[in-house]
Amino acid sequence: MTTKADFDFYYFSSTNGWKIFVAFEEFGIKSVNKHYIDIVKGEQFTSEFIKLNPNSKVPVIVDNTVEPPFVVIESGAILVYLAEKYGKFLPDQKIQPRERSDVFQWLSWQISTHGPMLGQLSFFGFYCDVKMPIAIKRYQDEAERIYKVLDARLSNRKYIAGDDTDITIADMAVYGWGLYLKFGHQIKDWDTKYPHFKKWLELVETRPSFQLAWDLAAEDMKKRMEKIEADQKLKEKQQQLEQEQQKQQQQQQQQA
Ligand SMILES: N[C@@H](CCC(=O)N[C@@H](CS)C(=O)NCC(=O)O)C(=O)O
Repeated sequence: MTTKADFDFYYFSSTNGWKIFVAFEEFGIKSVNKHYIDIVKGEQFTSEFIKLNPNSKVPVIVDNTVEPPFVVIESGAILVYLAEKYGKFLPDQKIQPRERSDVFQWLSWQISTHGPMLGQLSFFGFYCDVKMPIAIKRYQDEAERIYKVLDARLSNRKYIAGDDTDITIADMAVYGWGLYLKFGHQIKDWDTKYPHFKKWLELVETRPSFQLAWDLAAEDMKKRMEKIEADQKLKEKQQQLEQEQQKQQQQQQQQA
């Protein structure tokens, strides 16, 4: 008989998944069966995966410690589920209702504003082959505004939300996207523009869990960049070849 791990974790090495890598480490959850869902190949659209998440997105977790096993979709909901199950990183409603609300406010801000706007900036500014200046400007301006808000928030406190004595799930959520700045393709000179955010990044990265997410992200990003560069070179070569063929055809037509 095969025994199930306490959790199944469906992920792709990307911003929303990194939040949950941090969370599993911080909550001390070791019994995790990881399933890599290659979203580039479209594995999020298989009927098997859609049974878990009808919205076809990772991350997803399945809690096998309860009967029947319980599926949780959406990174924010996963963080809240784990925080409530293990009684950590989210203040108690009866003891600290304001601090708890504060964590929900910043968690909501992260999943509704910080993540989606930076996602659009990544797409239009980096991944998309066609460069649309109006779209790039819109999301670049919005990303810079968002980081200004975050930097101001961190100017007089150590952590994103809560009573400021320790991290909360809001820090885990922000880190998933925040570490993306370090790759340097979103906001130029971010480290001098947002010194308080930089200080926060250095602080949370003293924790092994955040360090682990960064190591994973850095390794994955390196591979992704290499692939993008190789694809770009191939495309340029093909374009060059096509231009040469066109030139040859024109010459032949002129000679005929
Ligand atoms: N609101 C969702 C967003 C999840 C999401 O966008 N995940 C991306 C990877 S980071 C994904 O699965 N993309 C696949 C697709 O868009 O088809 C969450 O916070 O979990």
